[in-house]
Amino acid sequence: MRPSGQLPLTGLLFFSLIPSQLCQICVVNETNFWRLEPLINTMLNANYTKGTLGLNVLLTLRLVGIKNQSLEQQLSQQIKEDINSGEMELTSGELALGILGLGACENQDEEFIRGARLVSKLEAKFQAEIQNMEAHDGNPLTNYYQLSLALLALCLFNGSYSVTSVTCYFTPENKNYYFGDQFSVDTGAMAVLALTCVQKNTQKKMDMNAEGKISNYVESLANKIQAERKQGLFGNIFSTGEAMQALFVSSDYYKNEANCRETLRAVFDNISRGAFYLPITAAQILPALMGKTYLDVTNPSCGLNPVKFNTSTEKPGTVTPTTAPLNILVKYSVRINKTSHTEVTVRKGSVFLDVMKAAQEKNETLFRFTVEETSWGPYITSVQGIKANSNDRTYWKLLSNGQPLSQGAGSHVVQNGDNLEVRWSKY
Ligand code: CBY
Repeated sequence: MRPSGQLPLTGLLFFSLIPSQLCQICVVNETNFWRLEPLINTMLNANYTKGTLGLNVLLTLRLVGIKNQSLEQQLSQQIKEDINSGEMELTSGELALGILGLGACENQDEEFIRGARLVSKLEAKFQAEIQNMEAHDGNPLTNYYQLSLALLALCLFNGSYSVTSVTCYFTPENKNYYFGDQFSVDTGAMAVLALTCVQKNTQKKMDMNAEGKISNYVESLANKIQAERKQGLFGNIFSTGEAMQALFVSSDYYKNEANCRETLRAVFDNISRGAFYLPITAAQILPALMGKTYLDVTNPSCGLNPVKFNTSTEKPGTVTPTTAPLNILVKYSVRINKTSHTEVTVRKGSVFLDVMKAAQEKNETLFRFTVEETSWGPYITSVQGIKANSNDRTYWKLLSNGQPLSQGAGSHVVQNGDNLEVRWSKY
């Protein structure tokens, strides 16, 4: 049980911190800032080997006003180098995040955005997503989360986009908001932010018809997000930060103080359980907890009133187990049309990926796989040589005891006796 009266000032803060554009926000008050310190330390102490790993982090540092000049500089430098080198082609969402981070809260990187013509490059990528949908049964090159990020960045940084395309492709019934029959809260939330920006964009003339449509989409998506509420969270813990941002700009949900308390309590619980140990997870939830949304990046007040946190520069050390490492036995299977089973022994504390490696060592033909490093950790791209493909919405789904994982293969810790599966699926 949690002691009551933990958030005594939440109500007061509501009134002192409401930026004009927000419907209603739910912020962590100063007496509870210590609860956010693990999030900040995760972001500050991570090792960013590639610019793309730091995309969300740079945006959050600036938006929330966490002053750490050396990290800010390192991340902005890395992103610029990645963009300049042209070695790896950035996706639409990555470039959008790059623009949002580099351009957040008026700083000298704006010069780079102009010089490297990033906004026109993003326009081209947004167009390419739409063309891919036209050629491939409505399936974008990436996904609607990224398309929404792209629209958001174009809208905030005066890029051009066609309102007709927006009203055509962002209808809440579009299949791209769903994985299977599950509404993707992350995706819906990002679309609400983008569409809200489009709605407010005074530079863009819109007819009444388009305006009405877009406000209906926003309302309907906000309702779908709220329908995914479970014990104060929306979707799961990893989509909740962005869902909060979407609800701030589109609904009165947090007008009810009890709703705010419930969400914050669930988030605090997860922070103390170490759920946000990946820098991207910390970066995605923090803005909402500080009452910010991605729409604030171009606000004149963005990044003003920096917040003071007690940060530690200790690198998160590996925990040394107090008892001798034990082995555990798990079942593992690969399901395409038929299922191939095996059993492997791994160290206690192993993650899903370790099981896949152990199975591969036992039988290369049946269990070989490839991965791609992402900011969420390893993403399984192929098994038995069969590759996931956005054009036909295929992917390798990860399951444990019949339930889809809510974490990736590099994060999900397996338990003795688990029944683990990778299943060739459509989303
Ligand atoms: N980001 C993106 O492009 C990703 C967008 C996102 C909606 C994302 C979740 C949300 C976010 N906040 O970033 C997303 N996942 C998508 C779009 C997808 C699909 C990718 C298809 C495509 N062509 O781009 C797809 C294939 C449906 C998908 N996610 C699969 C998976 C599974 C990966 C399995 C594998 N092969 O490795 C998995 C593990 C679900 C499963 N049981 O199989 C999965 N996703 C998970 C768990 C997650 C969450 C990660 C949580 C965590 N702590 O690791 C997620 C946050 C995220 C990343 N996916 Co997807 C959703 C959640 O649980 N809230 C933009 C880019 C610039 O960074």
